[in-house]
Amino acid sequence: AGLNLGERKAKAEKMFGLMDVFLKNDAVSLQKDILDHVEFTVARSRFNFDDFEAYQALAHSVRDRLIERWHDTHQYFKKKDPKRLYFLSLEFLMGRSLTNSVINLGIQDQYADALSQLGFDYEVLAEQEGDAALGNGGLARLAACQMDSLATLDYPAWGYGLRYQYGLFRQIIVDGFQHEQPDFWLNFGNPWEIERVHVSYPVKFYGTVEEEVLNGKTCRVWIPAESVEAVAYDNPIPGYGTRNAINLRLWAAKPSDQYDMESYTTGDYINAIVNRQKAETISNVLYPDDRSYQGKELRLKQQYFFVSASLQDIIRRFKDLHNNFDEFPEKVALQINDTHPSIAIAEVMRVLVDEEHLDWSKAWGIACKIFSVTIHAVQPEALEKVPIDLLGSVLPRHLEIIYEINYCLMEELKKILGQDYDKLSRMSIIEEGAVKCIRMANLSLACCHTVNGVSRLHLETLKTRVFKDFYELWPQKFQFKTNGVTQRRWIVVSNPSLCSIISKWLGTEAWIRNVDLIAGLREYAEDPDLHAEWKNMKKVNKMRLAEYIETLTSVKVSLDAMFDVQIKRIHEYKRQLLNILGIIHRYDCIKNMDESDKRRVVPRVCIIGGKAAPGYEVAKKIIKLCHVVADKVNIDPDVGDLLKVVFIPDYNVSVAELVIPGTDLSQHLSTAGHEASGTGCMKFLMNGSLLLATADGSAVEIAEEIGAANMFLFGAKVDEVPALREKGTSLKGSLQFARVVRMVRDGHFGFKDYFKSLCDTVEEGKDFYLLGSDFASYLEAQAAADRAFVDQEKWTQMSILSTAGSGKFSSDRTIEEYAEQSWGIEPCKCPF
Ligand code: 73E
Repeated sequence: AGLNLGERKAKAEKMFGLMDVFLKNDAVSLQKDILDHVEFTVARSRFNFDDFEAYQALAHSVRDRLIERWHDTHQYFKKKDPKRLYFLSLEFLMGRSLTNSVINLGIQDQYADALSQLGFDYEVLAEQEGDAALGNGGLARLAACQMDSLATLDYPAWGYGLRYQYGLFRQIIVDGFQHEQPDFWLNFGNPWEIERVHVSYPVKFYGTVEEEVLNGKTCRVWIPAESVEAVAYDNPIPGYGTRNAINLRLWAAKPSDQYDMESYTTGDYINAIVNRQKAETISNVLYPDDRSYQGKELRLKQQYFFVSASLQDIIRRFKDLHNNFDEFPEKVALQINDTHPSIAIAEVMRVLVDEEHLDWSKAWGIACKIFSVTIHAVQPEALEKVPIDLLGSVLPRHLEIIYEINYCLMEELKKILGQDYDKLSRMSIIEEGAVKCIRMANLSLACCHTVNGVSRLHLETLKTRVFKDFYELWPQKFQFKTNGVTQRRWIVVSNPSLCSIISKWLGTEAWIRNVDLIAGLREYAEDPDLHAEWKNMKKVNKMRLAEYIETLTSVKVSLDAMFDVQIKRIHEYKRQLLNILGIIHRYDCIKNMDESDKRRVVPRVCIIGGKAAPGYEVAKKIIKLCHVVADKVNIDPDVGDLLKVVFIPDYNVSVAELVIPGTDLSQHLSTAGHEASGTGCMKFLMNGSLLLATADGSAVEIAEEIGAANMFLFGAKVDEVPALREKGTSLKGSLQFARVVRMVRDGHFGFKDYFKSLCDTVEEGKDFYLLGSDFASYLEAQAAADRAFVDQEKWTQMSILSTAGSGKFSSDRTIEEYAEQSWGIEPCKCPF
C-alpha cells in the first residue's frame, strides 16, 4: 500500500534476492525438526508420543519444506509476472499428501532414515493420514492429477476451490446395505493447509438492482442484502524434480461483520449471532451426487461464493502490477472445470462493467479471451440448469447480465441463422418451459474461446449430439484433450516396487518426469529376468491387498487366483450389475461342473468397490446384490477358492492406491457412448493390470496405444447402440442372461422383493444400458481373460506391454496440450 507500481516491482525484486537460505535435509536436521514439532506444534513430550502424533509432527516438518518452496515460487512468479492459469473447480480429490509431498520434494530416503533412527516406521506413520476427499470421483481426481502436473512442469498456475468442512461421505456397510456418515476430515487438524486470515473477501448475495446516474451515465447498481466472508486456505502443491510449488487456494465461508446488519440494529443480539453462524453453511458440505442437478439454492451459493472470492483475488493480483484491463487477457487464463463455475462469466462481466466501468462490448471482448471450459458430461440431461427465479433471487444483477449476454447472442445468431427459431431456442441460454432455466453450458459456450472434451470419442459425442448446433457454428472452438493421470502418485507413490523395476530396466528415473520413456520397456517384454521381477512385484502387491481384504471383510483369498477388480462410483451406466450377473453365471457354471471340469477353472477373486449417491436407489440395490451374492458364493463348499466375491467398503483415493497395484484384471464396462473418458483405466494400465473394457471413452485410445490384442474388448460400439436399443437382445445372449436375472428374481440369493425393481431395469425392452445385448460378448471376453491367465508368460508379457503403452495417459501430456492449445501459458521455473 502507498507504493507506486515501480516501487512495488523493486520491492518484490529485493525480497526475492533475500530468500536463499534453505532448511536442511540431512537425517539429524530432519530429526530435530520432527522432535521440535512434537514438542511445540503437537505439544506432546518428546519422550512420549504415539504414531498419530509422530505423523502430525512429521507432516509439519514436511509442510515447512513445502512452504519454503511455495514462498520462493510465488516471489519468482511475482517478479516475472508471466501469464497465469487459474483453474477453477468445485471439486479436488487430493487424497493423502504426506507420501506424495515427500517424493516430490525428493527426500523420501532421508525421512525414512531419520524416522527409523527415532524408532518409527515411515510407512506406518504414512498410514495415519486420512484422505482429503473434496470431490466425488473422476472429475475431482483429474483436477488433483492436473495440479501435480502443472507444478511439475513449472507452469505458473493457481487452483481455486471450496474448503468443504465435510468432504464426500464415508460409506459404511451394514448387513450389505450402504449407509452414509459425515466425513469429519478436519477434526484432527490439517497440517497441509495454511490459514490466511488476512486473505479474505466479502461475497454478496440477494438484494435488488437499482438505477443510478454516475458521471452523467445511467448504470445498474446491485444493492446486496447479505455478505459472507471468504477466507483463504492455501495448500502448497510441490512439483517433482523442480523447486516449484504452486498453490491450491480453497475458500471457507465465515460470517462477515456486515452479515444481516438489520438484526443488530433491531436489538435482537442473540438471534443476530445465531444468524451470523449460518453464513458458514455455504462451505459446509460437498454435494455427493455426480450426475443430477436439482437447482438447489445452496449449490448455487457455493458456486458463486468460490467464484466471486477467486475473481476478487485474481483481479487484486492483476491490479498490483497493472492498471489497464486491456492487458488482462495477456496475464490471465481462466479454466472452468465443467460448467459448475460458469457463473464466473457473468461475474467477470459484472466486475468489468459495474465496478471498473468498462463498456459492455469491451468487457465482453475481454471475457471471451480469458475463459476456456472442459466439459465432462455426455448426456444432454446431465448439463446444469439453474431456475431463473432462483438465480434472480440469489444473484439479481447476474440474471440481468445473463439476459443481456443472451440478447447479444441471439442477435448474432439471427444474422447467421435467420429465422430458424427451433435452432435459436435450442442455442439460447434461457430455456423456456414449465420452469424457466439458465443453461449454464450454453453460457459457457457463448463465451469460452475453447471448449474441450476429455477423450477423442467424447468430443465426437459433443460435436454430433450434445452441442451439435454450437459446433456447426463455431467448429474452431471445439477441441479435445484426452485425460491423463499422474505417474508420480499412481506409480511412484502407490507402487514403489514397480517404480524400481521401471527405473532399473530403463536405466534412468527420467520417466518420472517424462513418461514417454516408459515405452522403452517394450524391448524387454519377453525377457525372462524382467518377467521374474514383474511377477514377484505383482505377488507382493497382491499379498498386501489380500491382507487388507481379510482385515476388512474376513474373506480369505488365494494369491493364485486372478484378482479381478471393478472400482469406481456405482452407476447404472458403469454396469456393475453386468459384472455381478457375470459372477452369478460363473458361479452357476461351477455349481454344474464335475471335479475334472473344475480343475480347468481359473480361480478368481472378484473385487467390487464404490459409493452410490445417497439418493440413488438403483445403485444402492446393486451394492446390496453384490453382498448377497458374496454371502452365498464365499461359503459354498462346491466353489472353494475357485470363486470369491468381495465388496471393498468406503472406496477412496488411498484405497485405490492399495488396490490398483494388486490387480490382475480390471473392468471398465460402461455402455459405449456413456463414459466421457474414464481415468481409473489409466491407473490400472500404468500398473500393468490388463483391461477388460468396452470401446468407450479413453479405452478406445488405450487400445490404439497398446494394441487391441493386449486387452479384452467387448460389447456394442457407439454407433451400434441406438439400433440395439430399438431391437433388443440376441438369442444366445438372452438365454444365458435371462437365466441369471431369473436367479436373482426367484430369490436364489434372498431379498426377492427388494431386487424386483432392479431386475425390472434390465428386462427386455427396458434395458436402456444394454446389459442383455452385451452379455454374451462380455462372457466371451471373460473367457478370453481366463485363457490368457493360464499362460502366465503370455499374461506377464501383456502386462508389461500395458505399462509400456501407458505413456500417453499421463496428465503431463494433457497439461502440455492445454497450456499450448487452450491457455497460452509458458513454464516459469524457479531458479535454484
Ligand atoms: O468419464 C468421466 C471422466 O473421466 C466423467 O464421468 C467424469 O469426469 C471424468 C474426468 O473427465 C464426470 N464427473 C462429472 N461429470 N463427468 C460430475 C458431474 C457433476 C458433479 C461432479 C462430477
